[in-house]
Amino acid sequence: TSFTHAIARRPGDSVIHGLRVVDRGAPDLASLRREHAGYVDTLTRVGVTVEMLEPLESYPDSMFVEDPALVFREAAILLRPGAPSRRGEGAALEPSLRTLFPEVLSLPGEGHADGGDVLLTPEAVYIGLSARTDAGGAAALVRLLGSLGRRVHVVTPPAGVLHLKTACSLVEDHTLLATRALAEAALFPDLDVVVVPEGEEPVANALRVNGAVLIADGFPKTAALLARRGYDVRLLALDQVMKLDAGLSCMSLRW
Ligand code: CIR
Repeated sequence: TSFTHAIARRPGDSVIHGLRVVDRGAPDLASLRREHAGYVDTLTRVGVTVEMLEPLESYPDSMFVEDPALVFREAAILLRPGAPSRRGEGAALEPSLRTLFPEVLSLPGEGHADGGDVLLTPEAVYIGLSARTDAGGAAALVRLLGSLGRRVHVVTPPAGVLHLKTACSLVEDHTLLATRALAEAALFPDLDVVVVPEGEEPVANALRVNGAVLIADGFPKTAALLARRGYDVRLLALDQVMKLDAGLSCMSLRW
């Protein structure tokens, strides 16, 4: 949860065509750009140097840079996103990753895996199977991460979750913020869980960075619960981003 660097990509005009499971209308472009700028500004304020990439109009969801790659200080891994409209995003990221990481690896095989399905803790990597991450992609990633010396677990989140981290996120090295459905699935025996209060499930994709916990604005019970537990909570406007089924982790790659 300590990071010095991040990559983010400015949203293009095409972002209004971004994928969404439930269509609650297209996001408002100007407001979405403000939300993205506010996010990057918050990362900067908590001590992260953000490498800003230019918009990619041919990929409406490309501002969600977390999905096509996985990064560690020592290496970056190009993944293969599960959504057909997102398949070229890895190749588009590759040149930047090559300038920023000593080594850039690629997910072997034909399977698919999205970064939104990968939860990193200090000791382990959890890969969630989803509509985007299939068994073949997960198995290939397990082997690759194993060869880098990482401990990896494949987990199956309850149905209805887009990405594993849609329903949970790390708020401390060994503490997870999770929806009740995800908490009850008991996928993480080694982690403590703070359950999101009923009705505030979309807030579960929080982002812990350098001691601060970034959450979406508009979820007062969760904000109060985290503040009571002593977290330095930062509220971010995220209404438009959330129309695209996205949250805080999706908009950056951090290391
Ligand atoms: C998608 O469906 O791929 C995008 N609209 C949202 C991606 C969210 N990414 C994430 O949770 N890591």
